[in-house]
Amino acid sequence: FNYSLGYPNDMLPACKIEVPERLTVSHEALVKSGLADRCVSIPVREATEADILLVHSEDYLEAVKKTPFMTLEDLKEFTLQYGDVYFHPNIYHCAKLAAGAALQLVDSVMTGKVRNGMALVRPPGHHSMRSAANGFCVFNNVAIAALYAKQKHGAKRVLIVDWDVHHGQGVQYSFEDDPSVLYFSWHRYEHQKFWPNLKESDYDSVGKGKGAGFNVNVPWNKVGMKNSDYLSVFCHVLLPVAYEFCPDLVLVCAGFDSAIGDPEGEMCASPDIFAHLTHLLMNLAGGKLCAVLEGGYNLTSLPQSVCQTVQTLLGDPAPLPVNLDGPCQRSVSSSVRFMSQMCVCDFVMKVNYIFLFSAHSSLFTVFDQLIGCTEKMCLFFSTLRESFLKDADESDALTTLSSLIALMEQMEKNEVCSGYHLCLVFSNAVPRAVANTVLLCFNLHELQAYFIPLNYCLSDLQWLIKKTDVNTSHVRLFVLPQGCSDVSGFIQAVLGLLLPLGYEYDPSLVLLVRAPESGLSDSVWQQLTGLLQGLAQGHTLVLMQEGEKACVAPTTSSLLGDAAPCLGQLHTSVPEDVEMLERLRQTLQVDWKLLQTTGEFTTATSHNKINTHNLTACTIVIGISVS
Ligand code: Q6M
Ligand code: ZN
Repeated sequence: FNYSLGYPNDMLPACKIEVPERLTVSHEALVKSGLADRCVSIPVREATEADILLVHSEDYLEAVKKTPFMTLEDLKEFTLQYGDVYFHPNIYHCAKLAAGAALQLVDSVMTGKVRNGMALVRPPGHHSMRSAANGFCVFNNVAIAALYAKQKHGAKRVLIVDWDVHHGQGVQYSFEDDPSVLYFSWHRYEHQKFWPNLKESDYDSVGKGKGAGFNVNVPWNKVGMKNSDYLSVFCHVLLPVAYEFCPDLVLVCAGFDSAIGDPEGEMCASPDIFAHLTHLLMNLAGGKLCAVLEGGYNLTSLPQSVCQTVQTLLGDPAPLPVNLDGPCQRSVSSSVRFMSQMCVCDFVMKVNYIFLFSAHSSLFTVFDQLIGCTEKMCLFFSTLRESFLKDADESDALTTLSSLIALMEQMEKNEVCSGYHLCLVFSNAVPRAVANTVLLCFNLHELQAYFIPLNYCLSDLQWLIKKTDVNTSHVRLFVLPQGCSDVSGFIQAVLGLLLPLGYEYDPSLVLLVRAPESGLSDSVWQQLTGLLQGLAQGHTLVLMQEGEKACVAPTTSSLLGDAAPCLGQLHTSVPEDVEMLERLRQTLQVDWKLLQTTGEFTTATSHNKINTHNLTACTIVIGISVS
């Protein structure tokens, strides 16, 4: 932490909001909530000149270096050559500490000393350029950290996610032609009317030369963006690209001026959305994530947002997302439209199905016994009697059902967070057990249940469909006739379809069924399990067949919050799958607003120019290819 950055009174004008209290209230909130105690504090250091020169020019460094010795008059004059930045005699020292803090964090994460972390720093960094201070920023903390991670720790690919409400043009410029650093930023834009008013903040700046496709801008042309808008852009734009990119490190330009109540952003996202944004990034790069504070000027929502971020980094389940009523049609930028159309890809080949539903378990009786229960995790093994084995499916189904209910009850009471169950007889019993659960629940309650069966044995599906009268029950069944062809397709389907659907459905439990010979590798399976834990406050229940003991360890590891292993760089999906998934999305989007990616265009100027040229540019963004 560095607190000591203040400005003399006569230099206050537009920087009234960038105050030392931003750090003190954030830190106090972390202490009060007990989160600070659970973190490892890393001592801060000053960035060296060599560190700073990774991004900045010698001339600029030399100039800034002189500022501590300048008279106030000279400082004023020095300040005037830059935009929206204010030099205090102490700012050079603070700026070195801010960059150094980011580097200390990168060191700790890259060496495995800590899993992830957050640096609370002032001044911020993402606007500062090679030879210019700008927008409260002196040195570009995150850009320096990215190059440092490459140079010192051999990171091959670094993903920078800039969720600050301003465009980090300094970061964009630093890596414009560099395919090893993927920069994503969303920002208030209002057709270039919002600061910093740059043409190059628009969606069609996708990078240059070899870096083409490695810069992703999502300009917001309206204020008031909500949780749904943020989640929608993560699911449909950022995450598909990020997974394909396969970073070795994720850096977050963590500005919280994108939260509600901020005087700069004027957005409406609640602080807890940052728990979800954080969670969604935590299975990339093997969990190596460094968040570095940028903006955030509302002294109420800032500390809350910081706490949500840190709490999630610590592995606590994210709270239920609130107010998800679909993205804002008219302002989701056109880039989202094109990009998501390009992104949404193949569908799932081999996982059997994922079943999201609300548990009303209080009405059920607990039949079965619970073996081995820890605070966070319950390992639940069904012990079927010999006779059950031989006899009808129904017995196994009943046992499975009762086991599930037992676990669900524990979850509802928050005695356990997640769990898995190994069923003895799988193929017929489980779908029926699950179906029974649905129907049982439905008979007792107005339960909405949505199925996403992914290529499960067709006879079972037909059985389910027959039992499930779409008109009278509140059960919906989505069937994909065939699965997807590969990992790329699977991940695209999960990110572009399953996650948004799950977020909007807002289940109280996620039941994840893995049928035998699912064909899923451990890493894909763990990604799926990890990502789904953003839903239902982390209440995930996994069903596997008892024969598949090899899956137990990876599943347990995921349920306990370990980051999933990387999938490797993904290639683009096959056209047939892209089409199939897009068709499905179009069908479902009638009911599911978070699947609506094709909002109408806004009418203003630059958007009339959408034509094949821009489409091509956007296509590049998605077509980040392995070769
Ligand atoms: C201020 C205009 C005041 C780190 C950051 C910095 C934002 C700088 C905003 C400058 N404009 N009415 O992105 O939050
Ligand atoms: Zn900002």
